Amino acid sequence: MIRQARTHPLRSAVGSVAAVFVVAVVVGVLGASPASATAEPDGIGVADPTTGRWWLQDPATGATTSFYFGDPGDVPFLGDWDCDGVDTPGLYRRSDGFVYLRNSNTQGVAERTFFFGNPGDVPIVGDFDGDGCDTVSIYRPSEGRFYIIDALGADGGGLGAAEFDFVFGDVGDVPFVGDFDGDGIDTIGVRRPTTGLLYLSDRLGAGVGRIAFEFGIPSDALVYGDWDGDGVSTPGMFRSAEARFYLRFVNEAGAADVDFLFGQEGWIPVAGRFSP
Ligand SMILES: [Ca+2]
Ligand SMILES: [Ca+2]
Ligand SMILES: [Ca+2]
Repeated sequence: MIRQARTHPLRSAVGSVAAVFVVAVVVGVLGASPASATAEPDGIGVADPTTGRWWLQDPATGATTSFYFGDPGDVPFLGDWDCDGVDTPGLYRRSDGFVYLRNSNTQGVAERTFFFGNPGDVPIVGDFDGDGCDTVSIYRPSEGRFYIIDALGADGGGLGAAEFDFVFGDVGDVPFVGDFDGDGIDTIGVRRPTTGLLYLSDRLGAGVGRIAFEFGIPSDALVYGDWDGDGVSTPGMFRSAEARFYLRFVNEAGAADVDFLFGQEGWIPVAGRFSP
């Protein structure tokens, strides 16, 4: 999810009650914009895994868009597959190992499908080469290994060979993606369920994380996004039992900067940029 520099329409609302509805989420990046630039903030959404219905919240207006995409049990995510600046749905179907992508936030069929990895692999989404297009890559939990892939598969074929792969974190960690330094390139991090710590890396390779800090509680579902439009991805947590999002605007331990009700218990959080 590449975020190009532009005026941040929500900044004036941050700190007010309205900001709660303006905050947007994702696993995103700022296209070639430094951290000091303003960018379109990310918005949050939820998908109901029992029905395949999605709800996306416009961070500027608080308006909700809803549509059905996918089947019960699919793993939902958002990304900019066609490089137009808007993040749209993708999903991974565990039953057949296929990825299904759609290029608009409306109801309809998948416009792109391809085969994905091995059973048990976890999809991760980002712009890992800064070209303005998101791609689907792989985290293999059994090895703690990331496989970074800068092209999408197509026509029901396989996902292409990985550009490179590396181990980061420990087996059992949960992966996430974001632009933690605002340089326009997405990199990876892991959340360690045993401690609740988030480890971030600003490079795509093995090594020690640049930052480790604690945010949320173990049962929270993590989503990363640029909530305040400063070009830097920071954490959000969806606390399913409360149907509440908690968003943090910096990569440091501390209380959420905003929190608000959205979705229902058991739904899966997603985040992305919904207007170019
Ligand atoms: Ca798009
Ligand atoms: Ca890319
Ligand atoms: Ca970066």
